[in-house]
Amino acid sequence: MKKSDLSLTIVMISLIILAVSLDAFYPKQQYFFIGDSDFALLLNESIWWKVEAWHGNPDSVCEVKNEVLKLFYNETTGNYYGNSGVFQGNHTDGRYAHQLLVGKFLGKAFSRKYVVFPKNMERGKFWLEVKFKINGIGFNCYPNANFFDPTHARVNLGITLMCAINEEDFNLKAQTLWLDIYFAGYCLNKNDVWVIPKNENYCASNVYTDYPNVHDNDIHAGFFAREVSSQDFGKWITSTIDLGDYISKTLNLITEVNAKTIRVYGFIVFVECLGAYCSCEYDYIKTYVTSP
Ligand SMILES: [Ca+2]
Repeated sequence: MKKSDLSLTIVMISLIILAVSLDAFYPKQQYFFIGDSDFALLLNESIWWKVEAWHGNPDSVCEVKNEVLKLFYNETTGNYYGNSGVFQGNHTDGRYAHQLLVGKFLGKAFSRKYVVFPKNMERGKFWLEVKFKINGIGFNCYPNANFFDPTHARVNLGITLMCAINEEDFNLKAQTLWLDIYFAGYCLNKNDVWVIPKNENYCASNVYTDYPNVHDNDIHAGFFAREVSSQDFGKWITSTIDLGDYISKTLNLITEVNAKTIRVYGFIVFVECLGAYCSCEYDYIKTYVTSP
């Protein structure tokens, strides 16, 4: 080997070692962060949040007052879920708010259309912290559409990530995934309210009662990550959730397609009800990254 060839080989090997060690110190995984996570701006002035009102009705309330998001939803038919909430990024219904803030950490996040998460995300790295208060919930009627359990009404609070499965654009062919992480969930009948236990989970498709629906192939999957007892209604609750862990656990529930990765295009923060009503408030909701 010529001396110049040997030098070139040494340079090449050094560059490879440098690249590998840089990758270890500066991992490629990116995360999404939440713009105006404190609700400092009124909704009609906010560039970040847009109103989500799934099956909105004259009782629906979604407003920011004194830097708090105030939500009320009242579902009186028992025929479908509906919600009051806000969203960021792209919505599956075609609407869009500000693009997501995406980066390795908040200080280095930029506007992006989506962020990619692997099926097996790291635990103890990507966190969600939320401060909320449930003012009250109540029973209206028993669900009467075939798909629902007719024995109790439902109330859920949480965040839903609107995703496409694998490296796909956000459209119906991509088998849109609604990935739910709930902060609290309840079953209600005429006399009682009971809490859905932490780590209860589900994975379903064909969930729409107004069949045929353009979203019939969508997958809905998620976890109840926390629980709040009815004795704590009216009190501010702060919850910290290992979002990476729950995203990974949820993706591992899906068996009908091989979801190696997801693209998250947007998210909704909400209260949703079926045959019930709920009044609640969010003081802030933020995500952050810690070193393992
Ligand atoms: Ca606030």
